[in-house]
Amino acid sequence: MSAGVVAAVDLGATSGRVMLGYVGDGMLRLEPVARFPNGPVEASDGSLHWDFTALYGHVVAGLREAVAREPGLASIGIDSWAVDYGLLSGGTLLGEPFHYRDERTSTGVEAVHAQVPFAELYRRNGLQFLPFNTLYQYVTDGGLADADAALLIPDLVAHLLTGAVIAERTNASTTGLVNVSTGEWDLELAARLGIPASALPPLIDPGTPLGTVTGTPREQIGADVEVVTVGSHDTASAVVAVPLSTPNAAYISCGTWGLVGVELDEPIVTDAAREANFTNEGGVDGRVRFLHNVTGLWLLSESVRAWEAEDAATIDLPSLLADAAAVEGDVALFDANDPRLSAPGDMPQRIAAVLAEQGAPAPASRAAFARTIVESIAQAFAGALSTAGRLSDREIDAVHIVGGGSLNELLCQATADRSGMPVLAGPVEATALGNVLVQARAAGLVDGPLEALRDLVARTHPPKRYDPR
Ligand code: LRH
Repeated sequence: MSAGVVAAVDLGATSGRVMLGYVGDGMLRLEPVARFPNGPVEASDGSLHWDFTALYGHVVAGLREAVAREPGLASIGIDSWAVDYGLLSGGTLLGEPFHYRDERTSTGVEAVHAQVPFAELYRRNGLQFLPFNTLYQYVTDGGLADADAALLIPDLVAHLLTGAVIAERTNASTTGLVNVSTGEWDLELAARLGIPASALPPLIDPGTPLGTVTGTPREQIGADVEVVTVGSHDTASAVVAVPLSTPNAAYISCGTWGLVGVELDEPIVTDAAREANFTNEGGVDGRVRFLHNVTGLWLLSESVRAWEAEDAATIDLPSLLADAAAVEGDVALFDANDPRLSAPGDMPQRIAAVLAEQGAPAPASRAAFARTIVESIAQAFAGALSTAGRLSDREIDAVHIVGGGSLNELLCQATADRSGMPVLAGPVEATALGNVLVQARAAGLVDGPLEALRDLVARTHPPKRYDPR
């Protein structure tokens, strides 16, 4: 196999990046090219959106730099957070896409469940209930009827670069409109909900060439590079790069969210799985990501944001976490998944209110607050791990934490302690690595099933182990 280089565009809820990925025999290496901030933007009417126009500008600038550094770039792959989309009419974006934390989804949930009860939805799409699943957003969106196409965020970026109008399959699975058994659009469900065909473009598997960058972006980027689909749902790409160490190992892809689960060959849509709110999202190579969304580092990043606003100064996260680790004695825990903690706002105050309901005092310092948050997330992780084992009938014997959370030593150790299982932490950039690996396989730089790709990750990015204490 020869060596080569590809570019990964990875858009997360708090930051985006463009990376070069070098792949060859025994080699897998990332080189950062551009990193830029992302987050909810409040419109004048109070609704929450993404600044997609700015994000896209950063993507194009990052790709231009990637081509300048590596003129022989083999391809570009794009992944982002799930569920959100942009509407296009006559090639123009109809406004900035809504953010999934916008409160419009609550009316969407009522409207959908009035037509199709949740138990039936779950049998059809296998998805856990999250109020922002795309179908709940579509039914509240007056613009959908006028649009030529509704494209999920990575598909929208790919469209602007190449003109292709497609729906990559892993991310499409988070819309709630893909049938969990067939992997195809559930046309009957869409018709019952009044969702038009413009929201259901052709489904395409990861690893498929979409065409070269064309028109204005071609001039801006400066080369005819091919865009190739990857696991365009960021969590799908992250799971590709989890160096699963045993057949029964579980994973936690931990960033804004903590996605806790196992990989399966077949979905589980039992009553027990529905009641535990476990999801069956589409993975690369037709695998199933059987997992539960735990509110992850969002709780900490929103708290830090509130404290920074209070101080009008930035907070050094590593020293806050070091102080949190030094807090003595047991700390109060709260339910990390409490829906009242999901919208942006004064997070420390909201957490204090949740604790007060339980009769627990507010933590005495910011370090104690951070400790309460991290331990509460770890507790929710341990609960989801045990449920994943029970529902999938597996003796989970190790937990891989990948993504930003793998650098949080306090969280990794607390997860080991509370789950009673060894935690294997890293790689931190699992999503970009998974994106790179699927492109590299399409370009013939690596081959084999996901196990072979994971073996390359394990050899090049050995995880750090935390044993339960
Ligand atoms: C993580 C993620 C997660 C989704 C959420 C919307 O970035 O894609 O898998 O549930 O964002």
